Amino acid sequence: MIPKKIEAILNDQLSFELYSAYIYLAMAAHLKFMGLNGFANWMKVQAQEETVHGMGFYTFIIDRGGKVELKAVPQPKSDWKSALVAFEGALEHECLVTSRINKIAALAEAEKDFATKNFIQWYIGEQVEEEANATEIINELKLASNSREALLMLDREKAMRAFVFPVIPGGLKAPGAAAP
Ligand code: OFO
Repeated sequence: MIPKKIEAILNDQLSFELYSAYIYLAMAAHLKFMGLNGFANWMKVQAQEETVHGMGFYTFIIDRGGKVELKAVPQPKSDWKSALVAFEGALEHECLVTSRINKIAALAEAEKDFATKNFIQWYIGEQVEEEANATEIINELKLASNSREALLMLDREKAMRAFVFPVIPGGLKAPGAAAP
């Protein structure tokens, strides 16, 4: 059985991952509105990933005999001054997610909940990647800041990002994957 404190913190994070998806979808819509279709694509793929991250918590809570309780997802912002400002917002958000994931790991340790400790490892690794991805794009956008041509080249590159179903051990299985 899942400890009550762990069930509560995992439910909070489930909804927070959906909030992440909502933020990135709002960024995608705004970047599309600005005519930056490639950056919009990148954000849309990110929103899809976040939904799977949330579903990882959903599946894990249920598999542990817990009860899923969905929280209200706050309304995200709807505009950003530039692609750079949007990606700076994304990095700030990911740093917040990292601190929340670390809190889950610390609580799992304190509660001696080894299944959660094992499950959350994937998210710890994922956060390193999330922060690195946002930082890389921020640096690229800063380098391109005085060149419209460079910005459009980057935009074309970001159009290539395709959604790959994240495989989360103990989480939701990809459609078509063998049942556990
Ligand atoms: Fe779920 O990693 Fe970003 O928020």
